[in-house]
Amino acid sequence: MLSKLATRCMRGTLMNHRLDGSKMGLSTSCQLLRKKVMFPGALNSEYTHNLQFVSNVQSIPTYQVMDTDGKVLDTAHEPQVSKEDARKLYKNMLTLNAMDQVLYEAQRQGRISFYMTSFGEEALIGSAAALDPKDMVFGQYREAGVLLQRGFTLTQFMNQCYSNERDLGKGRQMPIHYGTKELNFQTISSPLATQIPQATGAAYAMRREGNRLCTICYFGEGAASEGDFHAGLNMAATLGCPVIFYCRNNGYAISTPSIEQYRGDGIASRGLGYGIDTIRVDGNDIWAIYAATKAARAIAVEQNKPVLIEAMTYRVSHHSTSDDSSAYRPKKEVEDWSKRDNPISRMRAWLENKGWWTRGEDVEISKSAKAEVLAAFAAAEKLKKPAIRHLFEDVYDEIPLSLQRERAEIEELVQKYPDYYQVNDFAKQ
Ligand SMILES: Cc1ncc(C[n+]2csc(CCOP(=O)(O)OP(=O)(O)O)c2C)c(N)n1
Ligand SMILES: [Mg+2]
Repeated sequence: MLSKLATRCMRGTLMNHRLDGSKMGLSTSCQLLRKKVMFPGALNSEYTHNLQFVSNVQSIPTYQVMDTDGKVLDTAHEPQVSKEDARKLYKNMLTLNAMDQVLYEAQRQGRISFYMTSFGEEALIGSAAALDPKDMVFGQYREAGVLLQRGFTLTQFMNQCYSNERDLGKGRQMPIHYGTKELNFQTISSPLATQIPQATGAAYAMRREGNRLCTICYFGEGAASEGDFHAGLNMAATLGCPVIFYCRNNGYAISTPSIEQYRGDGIASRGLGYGIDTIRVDGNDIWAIYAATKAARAIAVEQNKPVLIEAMTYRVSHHSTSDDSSAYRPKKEVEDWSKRDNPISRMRAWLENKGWWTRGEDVEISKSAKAEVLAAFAAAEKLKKPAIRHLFEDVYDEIPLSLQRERAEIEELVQKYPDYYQVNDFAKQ
């Protein structure tokens, strides 16, 4: 009934929106409806006689559960988590930190070609804990913590970074471009933001299958400047896709500070523009991240809708091993952030407040995590590189003639000059 009325009113409005309802012979209820815009492209806006441009909207608040001393600010929001699970999260934060230290140094020594750390962003692990292990992850590259929480082993991390014969990607990607079918983590791709429309598409497929799963798509605030970001979010909103868009706003896109990346209210404000339920969270507060992701998952799966989370954090590390951030930001800024608000010490303080962690335990855990990383690292270094034939496989169902010719040429060259090509470094098959 109401929709019929609305259509009739809308027709009247479109025909002559300057006429008032009585002149057009519309009923009282219709006149009431006409206070709002009824154009097909904007159905909820009220008419105004003030000529004004909208610009001064309040900043979206930042959801926080605990303060920097690990104290829960509102006891109603006390994390509902077991001691075992909380300790596991914290141990993973320490392990990630230890792995980053070792692999960063390994790159500096020329033992691997490239690396990116998560220093300062370890609380991201909380988002992984809020998901179903079958939810599909689309990462950008600084999400090793998610993999760790899902059970990717240190050996698997090292094998990938070494591009050795046990690397799941068979040596065809740069270090840190992890991917694992078993853990539902799509392989990282270097071109920024490509994962965003892909995550939307995969979520659409999940919706059609009706399997009550969702995708989660991580990206940086820099990547959100790409066209793919806008295409991905709009498609997800209009098609009703169960996808959680998780923006890590860490203050920098290599050397470009966030403040130069956009003029709006961060990335969160864009979610509202696309009609997506949106929340901004303290990205150094693992419990805020955990609670927000859990709630986002419920919306995505139960209502078949996308959700946007903007997690505010700080990239303590250089962008990657190819970057020296002292060229564009003061060292003091980094030191201040590390001291003022560190997600690891915040979580430790929370655990200690609960009596679930004793002082000094983390020294031991960090030491054993480092030892484990080093052992996995030494083992990975000894393995051979993947067999050369993998260069030509897994892209085409049937290898095209041009590639077959190239493969034959390489095989011939390698046989002819085995020392030059260091064939003994490669696995045979
Ligand atoms: C399409 C594309 N443009 C540029 C680059 C080079 N690039 C790699 S990472 C990066 C910065 C991304 O910053 P952000 O999305 O904020 O992620 P963060 O590194 O801060 O985690 C740029 C410009 C790229 N990989 N792909
Ligand atoms: Mg960034």
